[in-house]
Amino acid sequence: MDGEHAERDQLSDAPWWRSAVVYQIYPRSFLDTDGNGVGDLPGIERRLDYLRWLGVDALWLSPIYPSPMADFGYDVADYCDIDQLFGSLDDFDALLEKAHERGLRVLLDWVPNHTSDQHRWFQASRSAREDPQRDWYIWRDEPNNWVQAFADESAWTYDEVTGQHYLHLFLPEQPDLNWNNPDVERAMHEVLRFWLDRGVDGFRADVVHLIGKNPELEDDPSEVAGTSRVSRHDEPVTHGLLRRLRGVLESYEGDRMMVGEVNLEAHEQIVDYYGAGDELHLAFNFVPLWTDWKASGWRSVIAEMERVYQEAGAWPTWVLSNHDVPRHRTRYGSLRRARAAALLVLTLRGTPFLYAGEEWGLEDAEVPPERVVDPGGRDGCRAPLPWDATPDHGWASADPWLPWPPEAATRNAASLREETGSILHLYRRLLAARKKSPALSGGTFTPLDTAAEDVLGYRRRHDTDERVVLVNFSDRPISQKLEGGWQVEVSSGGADGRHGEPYDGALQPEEAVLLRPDRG
Ligand code: TEU
Repeated sequence: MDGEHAERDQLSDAPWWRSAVVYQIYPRSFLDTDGNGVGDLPGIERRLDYLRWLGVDALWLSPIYPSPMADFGYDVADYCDIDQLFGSLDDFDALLEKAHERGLRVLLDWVPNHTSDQHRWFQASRSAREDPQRDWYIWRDEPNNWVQAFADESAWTYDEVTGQHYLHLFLPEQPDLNWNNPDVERAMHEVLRFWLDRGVDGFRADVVHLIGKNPELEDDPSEVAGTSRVSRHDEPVTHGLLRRLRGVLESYEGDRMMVGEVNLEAHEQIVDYYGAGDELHLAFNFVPLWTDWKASGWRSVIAEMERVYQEAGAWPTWVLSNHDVPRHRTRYGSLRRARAAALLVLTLRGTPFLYAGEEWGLEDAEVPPERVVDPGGRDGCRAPLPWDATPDHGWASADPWLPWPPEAATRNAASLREETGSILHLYRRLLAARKKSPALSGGTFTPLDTAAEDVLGYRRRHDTDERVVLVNFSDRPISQKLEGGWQVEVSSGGADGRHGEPYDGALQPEEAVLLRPDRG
């Protein structure tokens, strides 16, 4: 078999999640149908046709399990049920069925590192030192010097009931599970099976790099003491746990998958969590997310990722926004940049993860002090999604749990859908272009030497299918000629006019273009 054939076969045999675009839904903020001010599962079901129209392939739902909501669902009180705020298991089954009917896969958020302190496992564990579930969590007489996320305070809380401290890398309401205990591992495998049996396509695994704990729980060295462990914790023991989780997924038909939140800072550390193709299928990488809107920064982060991921045989992921960080529209400071970023994130080599509302160019809400609810200060990016221009924006509640994002009267799904030049139509056009191009969905990546320092350029190729992407990061028009004849397939610029025109070498300020060979 010649080389080209091998490459084609690899692409057509590739599992769905390599070519998919995943859309993250934060259910509390998506759409409320019962008037309690919080989004719900029937709200998601009502918008499945919209999501199909948009052209995404899979949905990831942030946690929908029963929870006291100390961390808005990332404190799970029961892994095998639905919080009544969101609906019922019947609502979930209906949603899953209707999503599948429309060709949309569904990933659940699975929170393996910690439970809620209201979970019955923790209730039992804290009840007595002799309780059979005592060792399901991490109890010590003497705390070490670890610090929790969201506060510069100890990661240990003293529990009077039994006179010991328990570990929580996040809030005191989120005690860490002890994955060194095989009973915990077994119970968690059962949780995955519960949902896999119901038909889910996989999971997004919350801070999964934290689950393995060094049994010695050594103090952090002085140079990092006093800072949260989340982006440093990287224990070898976690890899064995991940291989066995992979085994659970692979015992099912249909390419069930797991994308892990591996919140580490070096690409080399992140790709480790793919193992030898026997650990996570995918891992988030937040390094690009924290890269400023500059050609030089993006050029080097992409080159580094290409090098490290190729070497490791790991498939990259791309994320610009999620429920934990200010939206990229807000970070980058303009709609024009958000539009160029959309073209970038949907044409790089790897699986993109979109965050609901980014396709409308939403900015973070301004949340006045009296309405702040999140202990981590992340309310702005979690603002409810405005679906139309009416005062309640399509929600069944006049007063949702967080304030609306800016300009909701015009920056909403219905209004943007009417404007063919809107960012919403740009996302839709990009998703369609990506779907029909093997070069974009799975082809090779080659950086282009561009004359202008402010222009990032690359070529994607698979067999005879070829695309070129140019991104002008500067706020000036730039001339960037290309060899051969090219046509503008999609431009991030506001006007529709350019689509289908020959590429003349002129880039508008902060314009990104997707080019295809001009065969005409
Ligand atoms: O986030 C983990 C995580 O690393 C975040 O705490 C991040 O560092 C912080 O939000 C930056 O502001 C995951 C979930 O995505 C997050 O919503 C949860 O609060 C957290 O785990 C605990 O489950």
